[in-house]
Amino acid sequence: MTTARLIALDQILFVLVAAAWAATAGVALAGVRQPAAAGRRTRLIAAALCAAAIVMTALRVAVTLGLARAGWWFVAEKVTLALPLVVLPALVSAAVSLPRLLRVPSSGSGAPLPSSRLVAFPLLLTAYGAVAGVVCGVVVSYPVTGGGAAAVLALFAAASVVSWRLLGPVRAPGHRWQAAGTCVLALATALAVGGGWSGDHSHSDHDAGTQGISVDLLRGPAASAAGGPAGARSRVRRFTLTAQPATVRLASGAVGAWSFNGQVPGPVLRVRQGDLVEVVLRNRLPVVGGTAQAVTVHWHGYDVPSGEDGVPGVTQNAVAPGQIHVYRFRAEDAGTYWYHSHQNSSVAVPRGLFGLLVVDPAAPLPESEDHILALHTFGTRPTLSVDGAAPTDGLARLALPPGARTRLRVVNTDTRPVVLGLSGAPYRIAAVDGGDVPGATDLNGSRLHLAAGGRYDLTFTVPAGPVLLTAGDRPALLVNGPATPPAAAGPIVDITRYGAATAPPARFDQEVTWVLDKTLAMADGLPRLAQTVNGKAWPNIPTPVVRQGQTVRIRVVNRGTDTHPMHPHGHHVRILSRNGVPATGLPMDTFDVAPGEVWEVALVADNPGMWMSHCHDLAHAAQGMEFHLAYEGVTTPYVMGGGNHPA
Ligand SMILES: [Cu+2]
Repeated sequence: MTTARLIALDQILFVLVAAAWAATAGVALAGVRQPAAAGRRTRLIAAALCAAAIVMTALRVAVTLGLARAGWWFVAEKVTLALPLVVLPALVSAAVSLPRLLRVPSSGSGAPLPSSRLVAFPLLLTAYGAVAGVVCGVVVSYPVTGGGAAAVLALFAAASVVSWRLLGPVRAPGHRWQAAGTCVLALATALAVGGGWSGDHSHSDHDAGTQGISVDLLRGPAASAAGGPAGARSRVRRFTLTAQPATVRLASGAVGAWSFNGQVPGPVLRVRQGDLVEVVLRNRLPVVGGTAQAVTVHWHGYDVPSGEDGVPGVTQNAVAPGQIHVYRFRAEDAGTYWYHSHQNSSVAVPRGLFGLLVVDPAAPLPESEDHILALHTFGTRPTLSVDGAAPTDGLARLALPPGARTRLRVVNTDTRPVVLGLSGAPYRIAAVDGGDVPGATDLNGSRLHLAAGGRYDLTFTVPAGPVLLTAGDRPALLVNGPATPPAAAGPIVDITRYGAATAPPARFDQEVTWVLDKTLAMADGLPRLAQTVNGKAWPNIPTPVVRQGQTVRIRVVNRGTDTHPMHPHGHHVRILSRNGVPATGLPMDTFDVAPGEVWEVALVADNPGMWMSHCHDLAHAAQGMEFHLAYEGVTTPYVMGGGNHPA
């Protein structure tokens, strides 16, 4: 069974185990309070429930053992906390309670009723332990923190002490008050300890060194620097992006959108390697309900200087309506990229504040046909835009000359992954996330998994017949119809194993582990169910601090049930392995870590700055899964909050 299935099974089982032990304890309690003969049936039912609960508990232990094979990150809190709390009392229940429930006094024998304490207390203890396990699953992640564990243990201990007293034969006056007092005390302890654990000391990510260089100084070259390192080829390319409302007209109806320059996607910025790109961002979005819709532009996958990265509160202030901001960077890296607002991005990007960026290599590509496709979902309507034209939720079409070498640059601007299929011609993945794939091989009918924010350049020679591109279940683009070839239905290519293998870095200067989960954590000053990294949500996730020139091995473990497209800004990471299987080493800027997966990637710290790292399921980022990656000595004058909301 896969790790993802074991994670899902475990989540179902720990609720079932808790329910089974709670039912057993409840029925047993009723059984021992009834007269010997009359309660016989109830006690036998309790015994049957107890047997079922024991079997389910054993199953949970087996599932945990299975999960442990995927790594300690998946089971740490189960092995150290949740399972001992249920397994140990379950053993006592099996040894003490179960035989007494089955010992049925013959009628009229005058045999005494089993002691309610002896029968019910172990069962109640087990039920509390099982419920504590459920609580543990919600409040404790990896790593297990003393505070989280103490909170769970305090609640368990309080319930146990109260039950022991209530089940006792002596009912002194004030007995119930004592019990209630114990409960309140334990609850207060749990809250105090838990508060200390989750309150986190909202450390300022912003000072990665008391003195240093401000991110504001890490900007692109001034416009006068055209003709710089790239020599004679260099020129300045100037663009203006104006954020403004727009209407997207689809076959299924019109959609109100936010746009750059009145079009969604925004204009395709197509430049040549070596160009100096200057983009003036203007904001003409309306003020809605007293709220100014501020914007920025982040260059997704393009590793610009940190001060040009477009993250409000980190590299600039969000641009309010009526304001402008100028971005400048030299287009050194050829490839397929995109840009989008990073202000309230979980709202702004789905609404249309994005566009495409292509950097053509200095030497011409072999393909004579070169088209860029943006996959974007408006509400529930998936669409495709070809070469920046208005998107369609129907079938887009392209007419291409047979025999032409063709490049389709596919950009997933959605917050969810998409499965692509290309049928009608053998094809190659010529580039991933902007970078060329060495040793790309022909694929025939295979499908591709494209992460949210990710890009594939697909190349093929136009055949005599039609070619079909599918996105999910949907035919998205037909080349040279009208006949439609059957959709690709082959296996999904393991992108981490595609292309020619390159040697991994010889050594690592630093190791970082990001364990992704969904647990109760402090976010925006309140405890909430958050998308967490190492048990914490933004802004409490510790900032990895690197030094320029270091090579960092990052291990990303997904122990939750959601897929997380992880996106470190300013860097492409090289994929080293997935689930322990060595990868070919492709550089990527957005990699999809599915539930139960463990990815190892290498990041070379070659772009000093204060960077954002986050899940590109932008709703997950808004729910806490974002943090900084800082270079030693780099500071920022900008602050989060106020008008700055990156997620
Ligand atoms: Cu995510």
